[in-house]
Amino acid sequence: MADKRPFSEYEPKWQERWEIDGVYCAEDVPLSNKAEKFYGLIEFPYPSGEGLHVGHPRSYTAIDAVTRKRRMEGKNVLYPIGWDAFGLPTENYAIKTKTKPQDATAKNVANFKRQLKSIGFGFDWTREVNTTDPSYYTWTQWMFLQFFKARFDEKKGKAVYVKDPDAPVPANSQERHANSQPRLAYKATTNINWCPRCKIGLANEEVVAGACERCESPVERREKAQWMIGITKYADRLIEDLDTVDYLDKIKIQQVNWIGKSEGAYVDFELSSGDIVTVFTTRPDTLFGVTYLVFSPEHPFVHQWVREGAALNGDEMMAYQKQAAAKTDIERGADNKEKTGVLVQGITAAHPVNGEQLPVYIAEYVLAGYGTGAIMAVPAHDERDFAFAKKFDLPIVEVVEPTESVEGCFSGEGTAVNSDFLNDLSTRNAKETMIAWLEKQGKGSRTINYKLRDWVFSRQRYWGEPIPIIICKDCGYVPVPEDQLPVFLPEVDSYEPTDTGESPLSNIRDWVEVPCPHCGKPAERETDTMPNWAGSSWYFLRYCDPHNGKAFADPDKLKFWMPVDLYNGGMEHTTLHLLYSRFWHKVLWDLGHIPRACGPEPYAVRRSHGLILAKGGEKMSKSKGNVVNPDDIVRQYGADVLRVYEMFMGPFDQPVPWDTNGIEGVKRFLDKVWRMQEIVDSKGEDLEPPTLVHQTVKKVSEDIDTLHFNTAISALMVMANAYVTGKAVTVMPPNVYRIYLKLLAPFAPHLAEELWHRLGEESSIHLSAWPSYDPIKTVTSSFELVVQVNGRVRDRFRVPASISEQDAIAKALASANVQKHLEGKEPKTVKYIQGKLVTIAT
Ligand code: ANZ
Ligand code: ZN
Repeated sequence: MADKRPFSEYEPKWQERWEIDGVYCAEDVPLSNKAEKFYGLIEFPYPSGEGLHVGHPRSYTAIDAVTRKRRMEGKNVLYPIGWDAFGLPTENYAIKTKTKPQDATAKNVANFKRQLKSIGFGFDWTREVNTTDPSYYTWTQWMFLQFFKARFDEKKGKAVYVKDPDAPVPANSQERHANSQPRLAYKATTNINWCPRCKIGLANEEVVAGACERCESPVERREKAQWMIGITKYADRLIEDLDTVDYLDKIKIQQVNWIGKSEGAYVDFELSSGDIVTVFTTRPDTLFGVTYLVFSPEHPFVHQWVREGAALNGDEMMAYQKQAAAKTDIERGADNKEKTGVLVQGITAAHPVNGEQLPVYIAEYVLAGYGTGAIMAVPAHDERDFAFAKKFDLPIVEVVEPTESVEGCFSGEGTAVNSDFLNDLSTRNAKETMIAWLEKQGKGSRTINYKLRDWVFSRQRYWGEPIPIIICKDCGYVPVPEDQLPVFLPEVDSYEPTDTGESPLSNIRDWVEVPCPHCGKPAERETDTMPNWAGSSWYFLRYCDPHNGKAFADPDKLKFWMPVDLYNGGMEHTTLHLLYSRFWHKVLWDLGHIPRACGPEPYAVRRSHGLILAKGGEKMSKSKGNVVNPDDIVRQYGADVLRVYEMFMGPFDQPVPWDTNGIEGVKRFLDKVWRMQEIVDSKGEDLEPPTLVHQTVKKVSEDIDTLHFNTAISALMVMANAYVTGKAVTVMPPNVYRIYLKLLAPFAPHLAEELWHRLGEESSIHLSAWPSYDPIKTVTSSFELVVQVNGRVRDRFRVPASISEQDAIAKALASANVQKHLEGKEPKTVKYIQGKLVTIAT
């Protein structure tokens, strides 16, 4: 019939038909359709100039397969797509090529769109969103204003609006204190991570090992007034609510560690200089084991002592500080590193209980940005203190007795010893007792510390959402009235970043200068823009109602679609986008903009795919020239081969190298499926499908649900082989063939559709019903056991499927023909391969 599979004809043909027929359009809040909803989501791409990478289709095909199956199961499926299009690469590209970021974005989006369409994803294109579209960023700006107008109510544990939400916030810090309503969006002068190359401030999350996440330049510290978002207020809820969602364990663990909640105490030590230093400790029970204090070299007291001459070795201290400041926190904090430090001569600290004078050090292992930047050192029970004490020959006093004996420094829990009024208490009780004592004496207090920091939300760049605030000399920070949104990003010729750290928008005077909405006097717009994490913090909400001009989404539509049922994305976003968007959703939910019924979590399930690596196992990168372009694969092999290959190449959650032979193998598999149409014969139509069919339906169904796509595809291969090259079966009854095509449809949607229509079907296979199976018929109750002696088959007979290894071997050895070929010799090895084979060697 047809030797060659004409994919280049039928693939574009079906893509067009699906779009015309709206096969993948989600039904909005269906009144008539009572079908359950299923919301599948992939992280919408950043439309870079490089175009689609073969990594994108891995995630997209996976969720495409799941959503296709759900649709065939009768669900009302939403599988949307859009563009996360603000950001630096486009801006930098535009600067280099002297074009406009708007134009570059439009061009890149068009290219991405063409590529995605050529792969046949079942996206609902009618819901496409673009974060740079004013109709979208209106709402991003509106949401920023809600953060600005809200504060966190500690008693209620949630965000609430401030009393007079539209009123300006005084810019002067003293007045702001008097005003005493800290907002969820606030401006603060902080030491920020400054990337000298990108010329922007970075959030902690964007700094990797002391370098800019994007360009890898070493990050500098700079003082700058920035917009901040109070994510730390939600630290506890971001941890607790993880119990209510189904995320991969490693994702939960990473988020919990990133938030870094530590319960402990502040303890005050009086210094001989007259100052009082507060330290943060998670182990107040070890207070009697403190033998010295350590300050981070950047601690404000250190500067003061040197300046005022209280420290006798100021020069040595400053030299040490300079050297420490040049290192990253990770380097400084490393456990296994040789400890360094300098004794502060002339200053000692009094132990808060017994008044004993303790030496004071500065050392790099104490970080300026954590806790209070100073610690009480307990070398007997803290590894780093232990290493430091060894190096500087400081006393080590054991105050916790382990329940079992241990070598070296013991940092676990046990029983208090050498600890005055704590003696004999368990670690837990000793902590409580010590905190109570400190609080009573006014020498300390219970506290909780987080590693999480508030979110630096200002960027001094052009290609982002303008922050909708007007700065008035008299009124302070004035929110742009909501009915005046959006604050359009002005189109300009020059948007190069400035070395002064001011946003390029500050040069556009006729945009900057506006009357104050509050008092009417001349005022200026905020010129900072938002980070590209802003638009992606809520896009999943917009998909529920993308064309709404009156609200970011209609509450009924949100109620219908949210939460997302399955969200897949990269592990690299775990402590960025994933954390930000969970937080963002909670604030909107607290403030009543997301219906209660949606719940406080946006994503019910979160999974993550492994990276696709280059041939040798390296990362694909332009500089190494090892990037595979999906366009080439689609052109040469067709979209279905690309899709099936990416699902078959390895376990979905594992990294896998690209392999051209693997592509060839998949091509041969699909060619074989193509040949199935030749063996379809109605002769067997009335026969019950054999066990293998039931097994395959079960396997493929379960594997798609659990994202084990590679094994689903191997089951499809096994079944294809049984029919197309098998000796026993040379015909395929149409009912079996139909089942097969349906099982194939989520992975190779074009091929399945083409063969389906060749059967005379008129509507899309993707709207047909997913096949069912009979669980009883999936179990083979017996199998044929093959027995080999010295590599040659000497017998085969049926045994019960449940046979034990022992029985299988006994039966094999009892066979007359096997005995004959053993020739009276004692077998040297006997091996059983379950469900298959006994091998005997003499
Ligand atoms: C005394 C002590 C005794 C401590 C002991 C630990 C064990 P996590 O759990 O990560 O929050 N620490 C506090 N501030 C620090 C800083 N700025 N730089 C480096 N280390 C700092 O860690 C809290 C513990 O880390 C604190 O408890 C403190 O050492 C140290 F047997 O205090 B501990
Ligand atoms: Zn004003």
